[in-house]
Amino acid sequence: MKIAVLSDLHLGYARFEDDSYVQAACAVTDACAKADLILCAGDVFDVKIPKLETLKKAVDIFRNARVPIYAIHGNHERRARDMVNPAQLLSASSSLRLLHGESEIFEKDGEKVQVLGMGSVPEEYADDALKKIMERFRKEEGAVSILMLHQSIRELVPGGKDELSLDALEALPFDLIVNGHIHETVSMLGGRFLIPGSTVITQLKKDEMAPRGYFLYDTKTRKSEFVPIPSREFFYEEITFEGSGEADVGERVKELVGRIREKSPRAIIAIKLDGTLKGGLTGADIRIGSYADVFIDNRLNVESLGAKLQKIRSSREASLSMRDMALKELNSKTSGKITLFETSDLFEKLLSSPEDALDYLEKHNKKDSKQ
Ligand SMILES: [Mn+2]
Repeated sequence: MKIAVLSDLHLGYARFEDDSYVQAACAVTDACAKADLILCAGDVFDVKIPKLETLKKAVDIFRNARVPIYAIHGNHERRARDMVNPAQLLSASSSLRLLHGESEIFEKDGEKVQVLGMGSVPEEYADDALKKIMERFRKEEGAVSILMLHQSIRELVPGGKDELSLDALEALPFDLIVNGHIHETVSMLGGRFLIPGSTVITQLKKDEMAPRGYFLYDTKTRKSEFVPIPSREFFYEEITFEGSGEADVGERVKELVGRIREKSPRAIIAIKLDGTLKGGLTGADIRIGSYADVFIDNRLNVESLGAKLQKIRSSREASLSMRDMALKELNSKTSGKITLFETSDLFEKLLSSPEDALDYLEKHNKKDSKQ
């Protein structure tokens, strides 16, 4: 049996919205032609409440899929327990089957595959959530077993500590573990752990220069190949200057953009400008002509030691999202002090709408006074 593993379609991603639809459709269509089953490891949508236009695109992409699709929700779709997330909505209107804490068995030509899914949870709960799900999991005799996740992995993020560790995952009784969330393509543990990466460029990072695509896993050989999809090319370049003036910087950028565009007219280009400027000039003084889909990261004249330290510090903090940081703070302040309701549930509701939050509090208040 062939299983396609794809992830992080980010439908509706504002910066490259068309790419998000076109490239996701390409991946799903291609996977349908080559695989017997498709796994989609979260972040089908870019936001928790997508535009109707985006939902329509998603339904169009998945409704026509000719093979079953098992999916989980990602952190971009995660909402409180009793609220509807967009991946759930999609599963109600297409052949996509959403798994969260449960497993599904797919059988074809006498061969069985069992897929256990765990939708995204905040990183600090991932270990516990997975343990609970494993306690309930009943492994199907004779089936190829697959675990599908959407989490960070300790070994793959700078300064990681709360995240699931690769060692712990390796010890679990699965033939294959597939993960979303990380947008770069990764194959580890001798091909037993796969991250297909996003189908659309989102972070403008150097490691996104690799082709977009999905993994095609063969249950017979237990091996997989990466299948690239036609996608807009992405180039990440760095130019270092030494005592340069504004004209020189502008000229070098123009020349580089021209050179890339000559071989790839529609390319997305990220350019990091580093180094020093002529006396008195700061990075903010440099104006660069604007080009479509060219993104400039201007670090000129900022590389003092203090700035370097600051950069390291802020990149560590950025590895936890703002949302996760706020939730962590809330949990640490309220732990053991509030028992009437789940602070994390209330937090999700407050983010969603004040009405939902009031509603939630009211319900819990009633429950409490009845007891
Ligand atoms: Mn994602």
